[in-house]
Amino acid sequence: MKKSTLCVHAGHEPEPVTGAVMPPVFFTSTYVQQAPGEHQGYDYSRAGNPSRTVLEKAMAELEGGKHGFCFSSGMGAVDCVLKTLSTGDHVVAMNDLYGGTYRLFRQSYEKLGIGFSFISCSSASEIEAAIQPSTRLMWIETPTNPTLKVVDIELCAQICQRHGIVLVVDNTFASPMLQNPLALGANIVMHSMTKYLGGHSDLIMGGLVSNDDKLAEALFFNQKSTGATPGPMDCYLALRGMKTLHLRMKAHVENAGQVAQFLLSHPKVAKVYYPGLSEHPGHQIAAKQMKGFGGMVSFELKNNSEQMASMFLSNTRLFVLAESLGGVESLASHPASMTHASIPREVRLANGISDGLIRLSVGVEDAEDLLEDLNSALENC
Ligand code: P1T
Repeated sequence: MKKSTLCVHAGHEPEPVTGAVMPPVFFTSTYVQQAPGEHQGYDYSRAGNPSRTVLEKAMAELEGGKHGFCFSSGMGAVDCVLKTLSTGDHVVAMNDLYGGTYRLFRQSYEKLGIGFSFISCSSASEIEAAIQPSTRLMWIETPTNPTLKVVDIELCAQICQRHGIVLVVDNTFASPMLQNPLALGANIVMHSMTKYLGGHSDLIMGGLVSNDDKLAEALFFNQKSTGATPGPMDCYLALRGMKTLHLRMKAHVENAGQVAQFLLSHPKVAKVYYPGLSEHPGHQIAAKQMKGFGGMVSFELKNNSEQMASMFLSNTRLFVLAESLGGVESLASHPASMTHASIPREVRLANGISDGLIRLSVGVEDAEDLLEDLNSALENC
């Protein structure tokens, strides 16, 4: 089945008892048992709920994977993967990550004796040099949050395979419509489903997909043991959002392309970060591994400073200032003080997240209105 059809139909069929086209929402914490341990596949909703099963199946199908797991946040999903490690294990990680992921690695897992090496993932030799005998996991984001760097997933997968390392790709910025890391050799795909999968800024959720039965067993164990699982209503909302993912992503990509071109040609803009621009260093790799360059655009003003960014951000009307991304509405953010504030300034600057960097989540409004909003905000800077 084609992706667009999967978006609409993945995970469920009309409900057999009533014929309901949409799956019912199972508001239950527990399930009756005929005898101790004898039940119909569900015993307690932390371990499983039919509304979650439908969503997990749908997400797995969209990523071309066998096993799907949903969590009460993207960070819950990241934590579930990290809990497969033991003290003494080592992780090679991309140096441009969502601030919350970096914080969890450095402030929660490092003190439990897990080592991290943060690298740019820009060449085979750099990745090979970072690998240690104790390396168990490689964690990448692509495109990255917030500087939209692109990592060659296939290259990472080949290296990881050779060393027996599990490759995890945070696919939040691309969504399963634009990029499928499992098909490129990754072992686990991670999503903040809060973003494009949910699509309407009305829920917080995370997801993992894997084709590996053994890994899936460990992930399921951690999911049910830790219990960061989403409730049935959120699962329903996420499923409903996913049914229009293909339509939304098309509009996000189209609008973001126009926004990037507009910013590039504006005299007050110094630098535009968007993988769809031919001058973007990761453009060729993005063109190879993505089916569209995404809906996120970051940029810096000529007078690149926190004050100027702040002025621009208070001038926009349609692009509202808020954390998060991937919803139908356009958002603008200031990574240095918002999403990436927990990263030490010198690390942030070394990774290209300047004090003046502005990040846009380009929504699905009319592109003309969006460009007009940006234009007037820039004129008043
Ligand atoms: O917010 P949560 O659903 O827990 O997801 C965490 C997360 C993980 N990975 C990436 C790439 C992310 O962007 C996020 C969350 N990001 C934001 C809230 C943000 O504004 O960037």
